[in-house]
Formats: sequence, structure tokens, C-alpha cells
Amino acid sequence: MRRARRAAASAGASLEDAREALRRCDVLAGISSMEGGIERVYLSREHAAANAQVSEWIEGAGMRAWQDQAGNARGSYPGATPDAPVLLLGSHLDTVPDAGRYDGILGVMIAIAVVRRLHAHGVMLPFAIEVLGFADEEGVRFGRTLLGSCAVAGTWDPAWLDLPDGEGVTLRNALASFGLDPEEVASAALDPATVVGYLEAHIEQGPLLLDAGRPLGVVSGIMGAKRFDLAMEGEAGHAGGVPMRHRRDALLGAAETAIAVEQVALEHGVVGTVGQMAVLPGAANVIPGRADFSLDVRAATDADRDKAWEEIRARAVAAAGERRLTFTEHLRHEARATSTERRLSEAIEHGVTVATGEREPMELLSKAGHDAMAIASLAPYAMLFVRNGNGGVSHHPDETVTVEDVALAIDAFEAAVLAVAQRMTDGTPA
Ligand code: HGY
Ligand code: MN
Ligand code: MN
Repeated sequence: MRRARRAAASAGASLEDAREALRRCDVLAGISSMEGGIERVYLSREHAAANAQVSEWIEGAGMRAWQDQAGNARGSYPGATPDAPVLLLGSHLDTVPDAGRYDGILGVMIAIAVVRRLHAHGVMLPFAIEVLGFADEEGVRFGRTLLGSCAVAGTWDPAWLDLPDGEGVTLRNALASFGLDPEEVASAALDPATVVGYLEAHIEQGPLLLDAGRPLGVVSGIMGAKRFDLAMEGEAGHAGGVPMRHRRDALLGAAETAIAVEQVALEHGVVGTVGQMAVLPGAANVIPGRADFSLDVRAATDADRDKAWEEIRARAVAAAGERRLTFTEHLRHEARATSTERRLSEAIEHGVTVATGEREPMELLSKAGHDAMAIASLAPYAMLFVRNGNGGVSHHPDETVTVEDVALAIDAFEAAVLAVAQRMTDGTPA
């Protein structure tokens, strides 16, 4: 393990590594389907181009680059022995529409930067390392999130192959057009017996580190989330001829429900969002006959999340009753609340202390979802958060990080990997 310490000691060059990681985030930001913004969805041309570029960087870091049958970009760095278990590092490469350039992508670049350092110093650890650039964490195209990481975790559901995208292209056909075998997606899975754990670095998608004046944070867990497709059905009609009291206006039922989401979230101390709404038939002079809208509800525990959903549903049913509408619901996605694993978290904490000198690194619960939620079905996980500037805004082009904080993050992530190795070698905690 002596060599490993030297790798960590060279962290002085970390500003250079950070500048390169940020440059790479800029390169990927340019691989987008959106004019003047960033959008890269699952199994798109942009996804293929990003995987090709990331695979080059993976190879440049001394790893074997490959793509699995779910479309994840993967890199393998050998361990000291051929039968060594594997430590997973990574995050996602897909984005939301009009995204920031660091959500997911920065975590993959930090993971590659750490392996690049180990390789440069010829450091071999008691485990192999696999870097993963997950293909679909956001779920933008097919409505179900964490598809890439579920495939690696072995929780892929073949029924998802029939999910249609907005143009009616099924996931099955999209996989085939991408050059993948839809029937082979499950081959992406890892054997839990071979996995040491999963570490993910991610930009904080909120202002807590910024407000606390901390560059890095240790994640304690990730909120549980449910996503629904909701609808209110009434009766379309003439915007002039139908008296107000006779109307069955679907949009008003949906609007009342959206207000109820905010009220219930505040009352229950959870988070709830209506991010999408489609009004039909969608003409200015026609009373809306139908309103389709989304609901994303999250809480620190699954019980709190479900209690809030029950209350939201009750208020939606009441609003529909008063307005003589029909309310329908469809659960589109569910991710249970998860906690990070103590020893891996201690390694992240150790890494933050090594990088920043902080004796008591800040711990925070993630209200944003991450691939770690899916990988938690396969292996224990821990996460490192990097301060987000600009008020902590994310899922927005103004998402920012500083090169200094990224340098600290690479140092911390490398020290965390070495601490996991140290514990495996001689059982001493980090
Ligand atoms: O929605 C989320 O929390 C994540 O950014 N996909
Ligand atoms: Mn995101
Ligand atoms: Mn993310």
C-alpha cells in the first residue's frame, strides 16, 4: 500500500486534474440534442457520441473501456490479483432537458481522474475498480428512471422493454436501433458476491454546502421517491357558450391538485412537484376536457412519502368530486429511501478530512435521486457531494462548481478509495 500513499501525496497536482475534469464536462455539454442548451437522453445519437468520448477518456486513464447491453459506458481497472473483488465508481451521463453540465457527468469525470492517478503511479489495490457512466438516470425518454443502473444491479424488468417514448418508440426498438440486444440487457448485471461497494461523487443539487461554507459533504442517505402520471377528465366545451356553473373544467381540477401538492408537502415536511402538464384539446377558446400531469413526491422515509401521497390523492379525489371530474392515477416509478453504508461512508469522511482538513465533515441527506439508489440493491454505497455555487441551482443551465472544490473532490475521492483498500488490506478503519 506504500505506493498508494504516494498517489495521494501527488494531490498537489489536483488543480490540473480538476481543470481537465471541468474541461471534459464542457466537452460533453457540447454533445446535446438541444439548440443553445444541454439535453442528452437515453439511446439517442448524443448518448452514443458521449459514450464514445467517455470511453476514450476511460482508456486514457489506463482502463479497458466497454459498453454493456444496457448502454452504460464502463471501464475496468485490474486489481492486484485476478480474482480480486471490484469497487464500483461512477454516476450518470444522461441529462434532463436544458440541464446543467455537472449533474452526473462531474461524478464520472472525478472517478476517471482518480483511476488515472492510480494508473499513473502504478498503484494496484486489493480490488479491481470499475468506472460506470450510467446511461439513463433521469428517465426523461421512457418515464422510468435509473434504467442503466438497474441493469447493472440485476433489477432490470423485461416488461420495461414495452415502455414507449414520446414518439411511441418502444424501449425494445430504441435498444435495437442503438445496436444493443434488448434480450441481453440483463447481461449488464454484476454478481453481488464480487462487489466491494459503490462510491459516487455528485454535485449537491441544493444550497446546503454553499450556505454552510463547505466545499464537500458526506451523504447520509437518499430520499425515497415516487412518480405518478395523473389525469383529470371533464368535458371540453365552448369557452363562450358554456355557463361557468355548468363547466367540468379538467384543468381547474388539475390546478387545484397542484396547489394541494404544495400544501401537503409543506404540512408533511416532504417535497412534491408537478413538473409536467398537458391540457387537451389545448385551444384558447375551448374548456379543457382533459389534463394530464405528473407528480414527483419524495421523503426521507418511504412511510412519510406514502403518507403524503395518500393525502394528495384524497385532495385530488375531493377536487374531482366537486367539479364532477374523473381522477385517474398511474404509478410510473418508485425508488425506496436508502442509507449509505457506515464503513464506506467513513472512507468518504476520511477522504473529506484528508482533502480539506475538516475534522467534522458535513453530513447531509440527498433529496435528489441518484444511481446509488438502484445500485443499493446490488451493494453497499456511499456518496460524496461537491458544493454547488449559484444558490445550489441544478437541473438548470446555471449549475456551477469551482475548480478548487473539484480539486478537493478528486483528492477526497482518491483518499476514500485508498481508505477502502487500506481497510481491506489490514482491517484498519480509514
Ligand atoms: O430527479 C432526481 O432527483 C435526479 O436528479 N434524477
Ligand atoms: Mn438529475
Ligand atoms: Mn444526477
